[in-house]
Amino acid sequence: MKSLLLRLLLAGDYVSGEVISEQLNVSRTAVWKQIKALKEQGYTIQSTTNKGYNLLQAPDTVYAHDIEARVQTKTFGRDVIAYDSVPSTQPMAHQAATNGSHEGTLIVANEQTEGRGRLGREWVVEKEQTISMSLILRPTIPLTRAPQLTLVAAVAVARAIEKVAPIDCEIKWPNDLMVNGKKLVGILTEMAADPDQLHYVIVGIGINCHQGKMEFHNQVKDVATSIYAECGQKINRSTLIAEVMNEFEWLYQSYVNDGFQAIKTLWEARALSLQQRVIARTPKGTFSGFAYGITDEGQLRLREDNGQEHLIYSADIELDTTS
Ligand code: BTX
Repeated sequence: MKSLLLRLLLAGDYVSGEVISEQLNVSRTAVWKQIKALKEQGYTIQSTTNKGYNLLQAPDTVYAHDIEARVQTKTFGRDVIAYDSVPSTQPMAHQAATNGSHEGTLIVANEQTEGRGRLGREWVVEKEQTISMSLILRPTIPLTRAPQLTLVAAVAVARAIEKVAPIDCEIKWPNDLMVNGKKLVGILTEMAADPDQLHYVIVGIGINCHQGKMEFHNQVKDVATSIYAECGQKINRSTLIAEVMNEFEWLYQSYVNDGFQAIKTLWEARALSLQQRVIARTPKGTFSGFAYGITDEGQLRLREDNGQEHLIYSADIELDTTS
């Protein structure tokens, strides 16, 4: 009920208690109690006789009902499981998926104490400064296409950020959103599958939001940036999460129904690591050469100086500025 009430409050200026109780099919007293509960959670709501309730300000805490109230989607972010603090939202999402949570269920946390990146690396999270979320997907696509979902997510997150903040995001293949050469967003795609069947995919997204330039953890201060550090704005995190859900849902539907081609074009328009020299550190070795495109499957095409070509499935990419 809280998310429906908040959706009404977000829709306009004043909403009368009568309209709320009619729309939600509850008593005026129940409405009043929920308004009181929202106020206790940090919402500033003005109550005026004969006019009703007016939401003036929402807190930045990531609440499930807040995200559910803001999304304009069919399924993505319609069911949110929110935690104050967890080691990582990824295992929580795996658990929810294993227990049958449907596609589009979103796990979020105000804090992660053991955030994880790819290949066992750490993802550093400062409490209440970042977005940490994991989305459950159940696509009916061949296993080999699952890595493309990272690229779909990257386009969705870039578009969402640009809707809420005056920032231009570039994508460094395959999973980093960069602004002015520093990492703003990390994306971690994990899946559960048999050799011939994909059961579900978890797309983990970490967005640096509020850290000032000098406030980053020592470990990442040279490589990380945040929305605030780039444009001086402290965006509302639930608003951005909802915007990511809005963008991700339609791009994902387009991908599932019509294939990767349209996403590939959107991805390439933001690609930072294409048409230039890169160093690719892959599980099979390090290659340096010219990155000249991505395949229809989403792999990076790299040509070494000796003419040998490689299709890179998974790697860390560094822009090669030595020549
Ligand atoms: P990655 O392996 O591509 O990047 C990890 C590397 O990025 C680290 O080794 C470090 O150099 C750098 N790094 C760590 N933390 C940050 C940060 N906050 N900002 C910028 N750079 C950083 C990237 O992996 C995938 C990250 C996914 C994070 C989400 S958050 C929600 C979900 N839960 C979870 O535990 N992980 C995902």
